[in-house]
Amino acid sequence: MPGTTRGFLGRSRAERDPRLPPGQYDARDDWPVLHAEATPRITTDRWTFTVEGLVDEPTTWTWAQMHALAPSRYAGDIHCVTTWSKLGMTFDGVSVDTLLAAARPQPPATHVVAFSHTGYTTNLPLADVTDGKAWVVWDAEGTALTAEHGGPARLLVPHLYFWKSAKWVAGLRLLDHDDPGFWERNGYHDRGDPWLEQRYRGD
Ligand SMILES: Nc1nc2c(c(=O)[nH]1)N[C@H]1C(S)=C(S)[C@@H](COP(=O)(O)O)O[C@H]1N2
Ligand SMILES: [Mo]
Repeated sequence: MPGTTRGFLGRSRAERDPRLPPGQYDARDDWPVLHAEATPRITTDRWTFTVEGLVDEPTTWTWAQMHALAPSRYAGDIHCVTTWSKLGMTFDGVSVDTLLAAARPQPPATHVVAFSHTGYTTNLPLADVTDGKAWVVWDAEGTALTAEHGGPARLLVPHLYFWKSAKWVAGLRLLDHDDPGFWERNGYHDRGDPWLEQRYRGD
């Protein structure tokens, strides 16, 4: 039916999902696995998360202590610098705000470095992990994060490219200066806003 064909073509031209930042595509059912190091097998009885550096109360939580904190969910999209996005994901864990409220950042703190149990690091302005913008998460789509996706727990900073979401996260260090992490030292953008296409240094 010619009418149907015209309608279909007309729709597909207009149909780019407005949730997709420039240069991104919807990976739909695929969730690629990307990381630089070998996948570590970290059991929850050995997992800890620490907030340290320029804070009044350096604090370490065990798995059980972290699960006793107020739960927080992110429902929304994630965007990888290699151009895939996933729309309408849900992640469960705790808000970084809850962790910082306990550790109490000191006024000179302007940046954080997230560090992983593997040695991976990534840097962020403090403002990018506060006010409901970042989580430590252990469930994705209602089930436990697999080791490949950062389980038992990863950082989630969904408004920035996904390399900021450190897998196997071990903690946050608060600093009074910016300290580029692993990918940032290897040519990625310092901040990584997908809506500004801040993919590589100089973008
Ligand atoms: N520890 C660690 N975390 C990491 C990385 C890494 O190399 N090591 N890569 C980052 C990058 S570049 C991306 S795109 C995402 C990939 O997460 P996924 O494998 O769950 O899709 O993890 C991020 N977190
Ligand atoms: Mo990435």
